[in-house]
Amino acid sequence: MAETQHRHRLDVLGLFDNEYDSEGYRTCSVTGLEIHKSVENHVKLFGLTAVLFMVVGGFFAITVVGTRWEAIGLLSSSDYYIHLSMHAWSMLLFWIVFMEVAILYVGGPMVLGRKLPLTVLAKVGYAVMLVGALTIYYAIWTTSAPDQAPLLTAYVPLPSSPVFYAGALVFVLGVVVAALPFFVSIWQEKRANPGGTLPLVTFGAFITGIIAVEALLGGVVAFSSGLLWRLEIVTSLDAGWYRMWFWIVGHGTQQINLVAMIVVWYFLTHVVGGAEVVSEKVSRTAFILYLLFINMGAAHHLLVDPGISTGWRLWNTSYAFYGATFASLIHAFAIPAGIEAGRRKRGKGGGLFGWLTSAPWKNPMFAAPVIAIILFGFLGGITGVLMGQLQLNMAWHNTFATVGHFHSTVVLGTTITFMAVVYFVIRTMFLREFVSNRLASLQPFLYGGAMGVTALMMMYVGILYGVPRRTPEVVSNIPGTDFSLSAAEPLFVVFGLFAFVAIAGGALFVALAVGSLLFGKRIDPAGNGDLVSDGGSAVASQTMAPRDDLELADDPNDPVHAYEMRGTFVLCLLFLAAFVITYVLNWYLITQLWSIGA
Ligand code: HEM
Ligand SMILES: [Cu+2]
Repeated sequence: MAETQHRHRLDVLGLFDNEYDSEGYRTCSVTGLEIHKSVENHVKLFGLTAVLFMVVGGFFAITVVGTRWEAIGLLSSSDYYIHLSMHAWSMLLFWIVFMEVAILYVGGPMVLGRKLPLTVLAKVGYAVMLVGALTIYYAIWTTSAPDQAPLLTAYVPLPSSPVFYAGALVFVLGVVVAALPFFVSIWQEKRANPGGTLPLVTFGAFITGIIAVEALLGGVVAFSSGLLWRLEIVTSLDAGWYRMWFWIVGHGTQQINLVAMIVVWYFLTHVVGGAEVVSEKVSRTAFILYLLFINMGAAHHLLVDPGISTGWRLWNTSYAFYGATFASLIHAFAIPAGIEAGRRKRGKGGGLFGWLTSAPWKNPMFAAPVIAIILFGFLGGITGVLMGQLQLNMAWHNTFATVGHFHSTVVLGTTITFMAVVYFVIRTMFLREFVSNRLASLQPFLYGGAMGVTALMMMYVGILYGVPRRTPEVVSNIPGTDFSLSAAEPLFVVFGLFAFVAIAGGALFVALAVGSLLFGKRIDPAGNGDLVSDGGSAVASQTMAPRDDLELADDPNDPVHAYEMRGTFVLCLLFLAAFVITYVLNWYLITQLWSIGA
C-alpha cells in the first residue's frame, strides 16, 4: 500500500499507471505477452532516460557539424574536442546503452512472462550509470590543460582528467549491475523449465548479454588502468596495451549494438510486419557464431599499430572474424526471407516484391527497422568488411571515411532501430497515441535518408580527398603546409546541409516521443489493433514462446519455409553486386595512392 502511494506521488505525469491484475500482470494486446509491471516500469525508465541523453548528443551534433563544415566554422579547436567528446559519449554510450538495458529486460523477463527479479539491483544499476554519465559530462566540460578532452577513446598517453576515467569506470560497473536482473531471469527460467529451449528473441538477448559482459570487463581493465596512471599510482602505461584493452570495450560495445539490433529486427518484423522465422536452427547458429568470433573484430582498430605482428592482425581481423561476418550474412538473408515467406503465407505476397510493396511502410515500427536493415547492410556492413582488411584499412584509417562508416552502423543501423523500439514502447507500454501519425510515419525516412547522404559524403571526402577525422579545420587551412584539401569543399556543402536535415529528423523523433508521452491520447489497453493487422500476437508468439522442440512453432501442415523467397534472393544478389563493386573500387583506389609524392 505504502509503495503504491509512493509511486503515485512521484508519477505526476501518469506515465507509470497502467492497470494490472492482483498479481501485477497485464496482457499486452499486441504481443499477447503477460507483462509484469516490474519489467514494464523499468523498461520505461531506462528508455525514457536514453531519449533524454539523445537530446544532449543531438545538440552537440549541431556544434560538431557546424565546425566541420568550415564555411560556418563555429568552434575554436580547443572547444571542438570538448564538444566532440560530449557528442560521442552522449550518443554512443548513454543513449545506446540505456536503451540496451531496456532491450535486455524486454528480451528476457518480458518475453518470458516473468517478473523482473532483483529490482533493487536494476535501480542501483540505473543510479550508478546515471552518476557515471554525469561525472563524465562534468569531466569533459571542465577539461583544462594539461588535460585534454578524451574523445571516445581517451588514448594513453593523451592525458585526460582522472575524473573522466573514474566516471567511465562507474558507468561501466553500473551497466554490469543493471544487467544482473536479466541474467537472473534467464537462470530462473532454466530452473523452472529445465528441458525447454529459450525463445529466439530471448536466446539472442542472452548472447547479447554475454558479449556485453566480456566487453564491459575489458572496459574495467582499460579505464581503471587509465585512472591509476592519471593518479600517478602507476607511472607508465604502455600505449599499445591500453589500446588493446580499450578496444575490447570500444569495439565490444559495437557488437552489443549489432546483436541487440538484430534481436530487435527479428522482434519487430515479426510483431508488426507479419514475418515468420524460416529456420530457427539457422538463425540460432548465426547467433552462436557471433558469440565465438565477434570479439576478434576488436583487432581491426589496431591494424596500423606497430607493436603487434602482421600475422596476429591478419588472423583476428580476417580469417577468424569472417566467422562473424558469415553470421551477419545469415541474418541478412533470414530476416528479409522471414518477412517474405511470412507475408506470402498470409496472402500478402504477389509477384517478386509484392510482399514488400504491400508492407506497412506507414508504421514507423516496421519502416524504421527495414530502413535500418538496408542502410546498415549497404553502407555500414560493406564498408566495415572493407576497412577491416589490412591493406584497405591504410586508405580508410583515421580519415573522415571512418566516421562515415561508423555513422552507418551506429546511426543508420542501431539508432534508427532503437528509435523504433521507443515508438513501440510508447504505443504498447505507455499506451499513448502519437501526437501526429503522419510525422511519425515520415520521421524514419527523413532521418535515415538525410543521415544516409551525410554518411556517404563523409566517406567520399575521406576516401577521395584524404580528409582526416577529428579535426576542426582542414579544408581552409592545414598549419605549416602547402598541402590543400580545398577540392573537397563542394562535398562539404552537401555534407553540411544533409547533416542539418538529419539533426532535424532526430529532433523530430525526440519531439514526437516526448510530445506523445505528454500530450498523446491514452490508448485503451485492448487498442493498438492497427499494429498487428499484418502480423500480430499469433505470429509474434512464435519468436517468443518457450518450446520443447525448435520446429514446433511452425505449423507442420503449412511450413513457412515452403513459401517462395525469390524476392529476397534477388535482393541478396543486388547486395553481393554492391559488395563486389565497392571492393574492387577500393582496391583500385589504393593502387592510385602510390602516386603520392611521385
Ligand atoms: C544527425 C545525427 C548525427 C550527426 C550529424 C553526427 C555528426 C558527427 C560528425 C560530423 C562527427 C565527426 C567529427 C570528427 O571526426 O571531426 C561525429 C563523430 C562521432 N559521432 Fe556523430 N553524428 C550524429 C549522430 C550520432 C549518433 C546517433 C551516434 C551514436 C550512436 C554518433 C556517434 C559518434 C561518435 C562515436 C563519434 C566519434 C567521436 C570521436 O572521434 O571520438 N553520432 N558525429
Ligand atoms: Cu570495431
